[in-house]
Amino acid sequence: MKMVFRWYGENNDPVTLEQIRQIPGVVGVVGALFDVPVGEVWPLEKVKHLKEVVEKAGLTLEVIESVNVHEDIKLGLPTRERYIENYIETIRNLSKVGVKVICYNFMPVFDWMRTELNRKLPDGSETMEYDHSLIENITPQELIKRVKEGSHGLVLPGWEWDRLAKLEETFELYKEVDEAKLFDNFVYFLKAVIPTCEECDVKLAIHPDDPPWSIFGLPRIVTNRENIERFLRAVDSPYNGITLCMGSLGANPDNNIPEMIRYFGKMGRIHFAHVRNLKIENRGKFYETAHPSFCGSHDMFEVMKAFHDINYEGYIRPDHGRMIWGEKGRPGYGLYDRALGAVYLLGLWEAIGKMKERYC
Ligand code: DNO
Repeated sequence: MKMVFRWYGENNDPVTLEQIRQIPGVVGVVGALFDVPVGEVWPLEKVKHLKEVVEKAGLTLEVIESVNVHEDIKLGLPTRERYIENYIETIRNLSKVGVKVICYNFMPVFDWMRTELNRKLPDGSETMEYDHSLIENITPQELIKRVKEGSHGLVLPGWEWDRLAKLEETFELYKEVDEAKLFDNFVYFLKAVIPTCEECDVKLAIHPDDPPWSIFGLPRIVTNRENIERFLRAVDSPYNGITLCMGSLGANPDNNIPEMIRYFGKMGRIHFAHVRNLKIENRGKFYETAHPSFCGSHDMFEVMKAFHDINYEGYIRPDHGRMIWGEKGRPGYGLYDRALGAVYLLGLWEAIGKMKERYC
């Protein structure tokens, strides 16, 4: 297992590479170019520069999160061909600098979704919350306004305000796209890009829908074991894999995370993982907690044990953290709570390994 940490790039992240380098056990960053519009090719020069900056700080850049998929591909419009060509070019450029895994998603319109970005917990820390009853009673525009206000002026991943400004138009187009159509468009995309991944030795790792259910009537197709298995088998290549994000899949108590890790791990299809805890208050309502088991609804020992049992050799990153110790930053992506999370997960990993060596 390789522990990595998400970083938003020079002049785009209050967290520095020097700080990340000092978190024990963190070997690399999960990076991206945030100034290339969705659908355009990531220029080789920029990717090289990012790699140099990261390596100069003593860290690796082997995982990219995300190369976003243009909406026309998800919608299956004729213009998708151009965007697929660009995606292929981007994969080639990333492979040239040694990138091994690309995390991406196939969620219509919105990426991850929370309804409150700064919920105060009893200990004074702040965290993000999702409440489906709220989604049912507001418009997508109101929701975007809410997220923008809570974001402390920092762009959140997947929440490009310019793109979201064209919301009505996009929602109109999605009237023609149900889950079956979205699935076909997804498989079309995979069939087009996976041969390049095989050729360049870059693994694709889809991020599950977050939360793992439909929002605002939009289709969602990466939400549970059955539908994940369906597209993995539809394009049956080890390069067609997943990001096991337990913050997303774990919001639905019907998803058994350790079981999913064992299942997809044995298939060799988990290439990246986002590991963290959350507290399910009732169906459709949850908030993000600190990583330890006693803070949330998940047994993190069982989660890490499942990774250990499958001899997981891929990348893991701690996922969203709370804002603690007065830190002001990008919601979910501060330094301190994620650093605590990384070290906690590494502690579990060490203990599980040593228990097996010494007592089993
Ligand atoms: C949220 C992230 C997601 C993720 C994308 C991958 O914090 O986990 O935005 O990066 O869905 O494409």
